[in-house]
Formats: sequence, structure tokens, C-alpha cells
Amino acid sequence: MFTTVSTSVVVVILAALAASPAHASVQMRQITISGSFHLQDDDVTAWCLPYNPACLPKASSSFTKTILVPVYGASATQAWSACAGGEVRGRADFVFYSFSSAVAVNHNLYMFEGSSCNSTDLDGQDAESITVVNDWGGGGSTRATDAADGYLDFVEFSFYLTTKLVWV
Ligand SMILES: [Ca+2]
Ligand SMILES: [Ca+2]
Repeated sequence: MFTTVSTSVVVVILAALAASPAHASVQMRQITISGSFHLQDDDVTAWCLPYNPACLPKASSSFTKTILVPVYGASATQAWSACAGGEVRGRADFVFYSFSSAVAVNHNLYMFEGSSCNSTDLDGQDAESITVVNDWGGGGSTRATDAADGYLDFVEFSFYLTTKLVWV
């Protein structure tokens, strides 16, 4: 009499087992982010003189990346960069502050300009913050430039991201 088990109880237990992720124990926030840079350097090459703005060195690059961050709290800084003319480097930084239903996105754009793509001379900066709720997307754009150079050095950056909670 004690070996009799209700079929409905078994079904409920099996359903609960099926609902839990097979290999997983940790819930994370998944973020898929796409970004694109457009950069310009202010130096006209010798073959292009007399001065012609169409000859200014330009560069474009884009990326798409999927990352996992904790469901709660701040992520490590995620950074992407690009360079134009061997002188103008753009760096796009992101920190994600996650909570259960959404993620707050803090983005900073930096423009470094000097004698190489490794220059740390910060000439321009911009920032944007957005909040993206789970299973949704959002984006923005920033632009960093330098008045001292007549705004001819610049970095433009645009991004779009989606986010959801996953088990890993
Ligand atoms: Ca320059
Ligand atoms: Ca500079």
C-alpha cells in the first residue's frame, strides 16, 4: 500500500525536472551588441594638396559580439576601438548595470589623437546612457571631436543591443 504513487504526482515531478535546464545552474544576462565606427583624421596627404577635405584619411569598422554578464550588478568594462590615418583612435567603452528585468547601459566614447594609433592624448569625448528591458533592444550614437583642430578629427560611433536572461 505504501508503494502506490499517484500518476499525477509523477507527472508533476517529471514536468518540473524537464523545466529545469539540463546542464545549468547559473542564470546570466546575455547581451548581443553591434557597433560601428566612422573616423576621420585631419591630415591631408602630400599628393592631395592643395587642401581638399575629400582626401582626409577615413576609416570604418563594425563588430557584433554576444557576451554574458551577471544578472545583478555591474559588468566589467567592455571596450572596442578603431583607428584612422595612423593618428585618430576611437574607443567605445560599455559598462552594463544589470537588474532582474532590464539592463542599464553606460556608454563612453573617447577620441585619442596623436602621432600614432596608440596615442593616449584624449582630445574628445561623448557619452550616452540607455536602459533596455529583457527580450527587447535599444541603441544610440555618440560623436567625439576636437574644436582645436577645427573638428576635422572625429570619431562617430553607433550601437544597437538586445538582451535576455539565459541559463548557462
Ligand atoms: Ca591628426
Ligand atoms: Ca592631439
